[in-house]
Amino acid sequence: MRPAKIAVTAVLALAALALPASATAKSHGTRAKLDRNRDSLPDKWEKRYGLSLKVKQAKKDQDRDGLNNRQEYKAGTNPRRADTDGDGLKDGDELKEGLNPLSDDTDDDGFSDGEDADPTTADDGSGDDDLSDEDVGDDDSGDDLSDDPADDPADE
Ligand SMILES: [Ca+2]
Ligand SMILES: [Ca+2]
Ligand SMILES: [Ca+2]
Ligand SMILES: [Ca+2]
Repeated sequence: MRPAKIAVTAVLALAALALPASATAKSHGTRAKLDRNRDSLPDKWEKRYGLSLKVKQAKKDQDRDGLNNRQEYKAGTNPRRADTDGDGLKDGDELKEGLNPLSDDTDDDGFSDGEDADPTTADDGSGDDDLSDEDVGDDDSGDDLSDDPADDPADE
């Protein structure tokens, strides 16, 4: 009988799972929507228009155009200008009437919303086509209100 050789079975102790508690805490990405006065208007936007970052601004209407700042923010209009697009109609009135407060010529017929008899239709129905030779001021092709097929000045 041989003395059993005691094999040194090195039972390795479990390596201590010493995971370094590295800084997994993300720094909050607050810059996107910092809203210190919690009025749901980003500080950035309020700052741009010189609105208070302390007092809630959502319900205020500094330019008295019928839109409070929350509505202006959503519409993309200027809370400091009653008539953002400068067509003679207040932002609030334009939205009420289904006009684009960011376009001075919603139906793109060459007549600004303020002077257009029917600002939502290129033809004002008076028998007189809106599409006169009046100077068509701006023709930004990037207008998003381009879903009106009626304003196509095709030949008759
Ligand atoms: Ca306003
Ligand atoms: Ca405005
Ligand atoms: Ca306007
Ligand atoms: Ca027009």
